Amino acid sequence: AQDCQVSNIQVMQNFDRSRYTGRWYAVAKKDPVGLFLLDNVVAQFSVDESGKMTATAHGRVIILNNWEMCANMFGTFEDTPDPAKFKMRYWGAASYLQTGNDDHWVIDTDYDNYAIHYSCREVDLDGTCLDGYSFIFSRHPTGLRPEDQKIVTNKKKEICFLGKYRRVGHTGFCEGS
Ligand code: DAO
Repeated sequence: AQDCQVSNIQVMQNFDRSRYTGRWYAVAKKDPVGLFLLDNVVAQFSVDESGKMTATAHGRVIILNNWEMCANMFGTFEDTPDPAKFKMRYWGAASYLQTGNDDHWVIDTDYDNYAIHYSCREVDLDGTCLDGYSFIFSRHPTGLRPEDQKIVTNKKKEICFLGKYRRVGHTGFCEGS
């Protein structure tokens, strides 16, 4: 049962950041207001010597109305009392790319195949999410395995984003970046 209250959203239990490291391909995305990353989105998570999680990501973006490019982004993660909930500060390799400080929650993952990310940027007065985004990640550039699709669909429902995702394609646009 889900009441769509951001504060009631269940996240990954006993999240293990070291098993989460490595490359993840975004296969679907629910966009926020003023979307940024369009497609060819690949994220690479690491854990540094001090145990802090960091990430790099790239993806195709369109800036200044009409300029298509590959954005190289960096993120650092601040821990919170819940091991699956982070605050992510992010910025781009170039100054004209987006910067921000978003929630970054890991809703569910099996570490080896799929992961569901969630970020609510603005909680409405009724406690539901007014502006948020979510990535569905796969370890496989070809997409989710059929056996993971049902799990992912159920989680999309639980976070009240079911039907709001679009497919994220991988065409090689950002290859080599
Ligand atoms: O694409 O509309 C959007 C919102 C996403 C903003 C976050 C991009 C930067 C991410 C950096 C690191 C990692 C996962």
